[in-house]
Amino acid sequence: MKIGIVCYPTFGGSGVVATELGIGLAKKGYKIHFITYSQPTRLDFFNENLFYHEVNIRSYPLFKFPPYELALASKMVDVVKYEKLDILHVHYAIPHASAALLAKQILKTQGIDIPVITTLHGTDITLVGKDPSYEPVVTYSINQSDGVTSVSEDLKKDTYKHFNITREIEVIPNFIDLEKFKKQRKDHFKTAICPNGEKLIVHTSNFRKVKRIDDVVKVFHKIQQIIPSRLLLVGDGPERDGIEALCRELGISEDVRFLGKLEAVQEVLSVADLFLMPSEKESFGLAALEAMACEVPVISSNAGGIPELNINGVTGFNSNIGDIEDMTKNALHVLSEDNLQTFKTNALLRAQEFDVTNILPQYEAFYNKVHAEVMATQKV
Ligand code: GMT
Repeated sequence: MKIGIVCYPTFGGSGVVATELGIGLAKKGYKIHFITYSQPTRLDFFNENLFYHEVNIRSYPLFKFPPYELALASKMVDVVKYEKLDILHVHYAIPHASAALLAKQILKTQGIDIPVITTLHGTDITLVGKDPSYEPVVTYSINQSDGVTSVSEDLKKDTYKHFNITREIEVIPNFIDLEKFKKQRKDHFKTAICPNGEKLIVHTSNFRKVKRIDDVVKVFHKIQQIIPSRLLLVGDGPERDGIEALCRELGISEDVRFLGKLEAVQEVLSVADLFLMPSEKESFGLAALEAMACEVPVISSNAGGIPELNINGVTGFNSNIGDIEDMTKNALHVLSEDNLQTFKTNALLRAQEFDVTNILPQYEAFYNKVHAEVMATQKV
């Protein structure tokens, strides 16, 4: 089967899932064609089954806003036609799903019926999508796609709640390649960061407001008053300056390090004792799954789909959004010498359920089902 994958190629979770899905399918012999505006971050090696098509956006003095969606739709038409794709799988509703549906309509006039699958990732529904400036297009795109998946039960529920959806949505959760994402021996790194045996706490995100990184810092500040510890913050984004200011205000700058957009995040997670994810919204929490794969327990909020991953009292704990006291109490419980190893073991066991080898077949089955349905309507 030849599959076109459309995604945001940058560091976001939806782009990571889309790229890893393509890589996993290519290893199984599928021909995967990525259609994006730049090379996806993790697609930096050669594989005979992986292809990359760049979307070129022609600007013109008249365009205040260059029409990316139209350039993307045109590129999809071209790739589907000349590479003879069987399916288009778009990740993140805006604007990928509507662009794919435009491409589908154009191709139909040329006698080609391309099945379009849309995967909803989170903020395309919970934040941006339900804004009145996009809602009609998102509703239309979900209802008109040939197949729709969401990354958690909670996101599926939210989609039905906020949009007038008249179709089935299949839940296929985020996944992880445990061959790639696993605890590595990095003792020298741990000794350098925590020379006196301090506990190491980690947070990774795109530093957006929705991640509530100020809660990360406040929880860390309280933990540190009881258990000597250090905090590593991986990622970058609009909240960074405010968070640095908060660290200075609390007098903890010496114990907090900002590592920026680190690619080898598993190296940091390999030496971590605890992962903090106090998000306001989180459809699944891929960053928490990455931590768990490296045997790191998670203290999180109970937002969105996080409780579907982080099992309360087993792999970590979930608290109400913004409940710093509860998160601190739970963190101290997990970090205690009596409990830490059990939580670490449980985190890995839970992550194994989301291994790529378990989740990829769900996508394959979904592709086959949707493809067969679309082909059957052609024969009628
Ligand atoms: O975490 C982000 O803000 C990035 C965002 C994205 O779309 O790239 O992540 C979303 O998709 C991930 C992959 O499906 C999920 O694991 C994240 O939970 C989700 N983020 C939010 O819902 C805030």
